[in-house]
Amino acid sequence: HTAGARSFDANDLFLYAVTDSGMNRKWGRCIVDAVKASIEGGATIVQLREKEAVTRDFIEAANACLEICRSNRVPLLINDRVDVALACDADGVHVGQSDMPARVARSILGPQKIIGVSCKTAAQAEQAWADGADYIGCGGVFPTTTKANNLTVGLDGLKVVCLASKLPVVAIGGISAANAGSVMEISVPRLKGVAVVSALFNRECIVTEARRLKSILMDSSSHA
Ligand code: TZP
Ligand code: MG
Repeated sequence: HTAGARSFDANDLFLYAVTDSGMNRKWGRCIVDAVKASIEGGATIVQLREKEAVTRDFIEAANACLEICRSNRVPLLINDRVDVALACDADGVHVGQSDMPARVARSILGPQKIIGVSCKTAAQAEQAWADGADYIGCGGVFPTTTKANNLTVGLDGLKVVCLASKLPVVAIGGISAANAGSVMEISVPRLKGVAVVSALFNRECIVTEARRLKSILMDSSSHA
């Protein structure tokens, strides 16, 4: 790509797959096969969220997943760890409100990497924009057991954040085939897609679930 240009395309947020090592262990899958399956089913971006992995294993997993993602032209983001993203030349990072501030991550990663920030409020969305982030993740929209102690914002909170945000938004938290339609149907311009963990990775067939979600998203956003 052209020097200085961001490689980020907001449409990549459409079906955002976030990995979970515990779920892969439960189903006896390696991270690479799980990521491969999510992409085969239609995931448009992948985030490696390895909360338990030691740094060396995290880097190894990221390198292996990057190979799959690159060959499918799907961006790979790293959760929390700017150092891991740099070490692997991943496409970017996703940071929460307690992680490295987005403005610091931007200064370290430079203009071309993708930076996402978790936001629950309009003020946080404004800050993410001011810090030079590319997108925000808003949630938890619905209750979930995937992330502990996570307050939910509901569809109303999601709408407030989307309306306030100058950046594209992906909804996260408790989203599955059962409610993805209701999320997209709030029909606010900044909302670009849904991010899911358990709806893909805590299922027997990741490919099938990704396809199912994709078709629900396509149906609900076509008449948005
Ligand atoms: N951030 C807010 S909710 C959440 C994260 C990482 C977990 C989402 O997991 P699931 O299984 O899609 O509800
Ligand atoms: Mg984090």
